[in-house]
Amino acid sequence: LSNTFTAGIIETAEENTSHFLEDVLDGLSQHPKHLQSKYFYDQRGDRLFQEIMTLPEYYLTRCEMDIFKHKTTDIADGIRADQTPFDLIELGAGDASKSMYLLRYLNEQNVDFTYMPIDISGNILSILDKKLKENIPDLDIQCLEGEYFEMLHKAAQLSSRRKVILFLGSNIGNMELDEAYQFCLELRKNLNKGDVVMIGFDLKKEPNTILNAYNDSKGVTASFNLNLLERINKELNADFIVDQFEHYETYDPLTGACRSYLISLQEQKVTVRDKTFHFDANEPIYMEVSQKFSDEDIENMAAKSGFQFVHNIKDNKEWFMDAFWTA
Ligand code: AVI
Repeated sequence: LSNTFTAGIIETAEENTSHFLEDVLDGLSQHPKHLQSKYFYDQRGDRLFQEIMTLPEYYLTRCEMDIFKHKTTDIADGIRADQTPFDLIELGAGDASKSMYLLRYLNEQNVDFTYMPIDISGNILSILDKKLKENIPDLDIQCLEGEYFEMLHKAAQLSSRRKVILFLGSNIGNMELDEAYQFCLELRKNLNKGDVVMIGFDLKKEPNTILNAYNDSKGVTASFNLNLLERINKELNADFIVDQFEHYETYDPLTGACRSYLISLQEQKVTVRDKTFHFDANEPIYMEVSQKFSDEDIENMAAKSGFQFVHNIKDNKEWFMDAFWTA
């Protein structure tokens, strides 16, 4: 790809595997046992997540899509602020299916901006680059392949224009609250006064609506979680008997934490490389948090990490919110 900046220190496949192994051994040695949800996304995991996004119970994607489709002008107003040219940087851009609406609108309005999608997957970026060139031929695009903060530094070296950061899809919800706060703090430190961030938050709502989104009737979310055990078997030479684990989801309306677990259905031993782990019957492995927020939680997050509130946009049902803050 001619217009992709690739970090010189992208990890080799062996280095990736050794981090994965370290994290799995470390997580299974803890009490309670824990596996990190960032490892859900191998090829099958990607496919299962695509399927989740189309499920009737999984409302998040449709809600944020509703914002991008029907409130494009509001978004553009939020990010254009002083009308100066800017770089539109999307963290974890994926296939940019939501931001495409915004890119098309800004392009039609002859707004002066460069789109800079950041993703760890070079493969996804080349698909995205091709798709955007077909759909919006005169879009100015610069792909950045690597880790978020490393590539934000790179973007600042490549251009001194105002920055607008998109972090969509409630990806922030997959961090524990303190991690999310540290992330926002780090983000703010990497920005200049007047730069804008747009972050997608899933809102606290009727608890069963949330629980069902992560406990779908077809069992796709269960397969999505269990797939991590299959991945560990394949890539780390482990011997999980996947049928001996069951997906269990909880939502706590007090804290807004929706958490998934895999429960060991019997007492058993699992070996990963040369280490053996003992599971009691009914022992959980904690897999993922999908944090839900109130308007007030979001205001506090902005204030605590040093951002100023600009404005909020909600979907028609008021289930999801994109928040605009300025550094
Ligand atoms: C990617 N992330 C925002 C999803 C979520 O809603 O927490 C991942 C997911 N886990 C289960 N279903 C979807």
